[in-house]
Amino acid sequence: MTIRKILTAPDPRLRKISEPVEKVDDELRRLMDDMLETMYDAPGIGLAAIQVGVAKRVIVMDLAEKDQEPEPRYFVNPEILNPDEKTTPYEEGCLSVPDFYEEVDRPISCRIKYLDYDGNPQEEEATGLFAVCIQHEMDHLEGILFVDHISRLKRERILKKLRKEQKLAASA
Ligand code: QAP
Ligand code: CO
Repeated sequence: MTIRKILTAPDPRLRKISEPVEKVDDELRRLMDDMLETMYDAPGIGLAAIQVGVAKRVIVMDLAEKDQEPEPRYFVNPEILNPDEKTTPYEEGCLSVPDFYEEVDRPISCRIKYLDYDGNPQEEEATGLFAVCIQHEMDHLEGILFVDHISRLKRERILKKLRKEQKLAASA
């Protein structure tokens, strides 16, 4: 497995719309393994393929606590079904928006449909942190970042700081 480079905003590649996966094969599983390793290394709890520059509808996640056994999860071509009308705020972060955290309102629960690591269809109910995380990650598949859900002023401030940091890093 290989740790891949995580793209950070405002990298334009993060705005791409990801393509559906045609077949869950060994090559795709290699991508999912790399994504999981990259996410654990960061460390983070969720990662979409576009965050490592691959525009495919693939997400990895692990919501286990530090003292628990790892619980890696893989979502290929995920879809959201009947999101709850009720929303709740959660302070979100993102590996592609390092060191910034803002409250985002999202449906409190939803059903999700996807293919698993073996390409088998699955359907389940997402609530709590799982609901927040899957909705956040599925936004990435549409080129949407959590900062798109906050005020324009806050978003521009964050993106400007990130741009500046990257310029400094590149000139060092
Ligand atoms: C998305 O986020 C998410 O700024 C996953 O310096 C966010 O793994 C799901 C991270 C909130 C549910 C709730 C962020 C790591 C990780 C940072 C992440 C950072 C280091 C974010
Ligand atoms: Co993210």
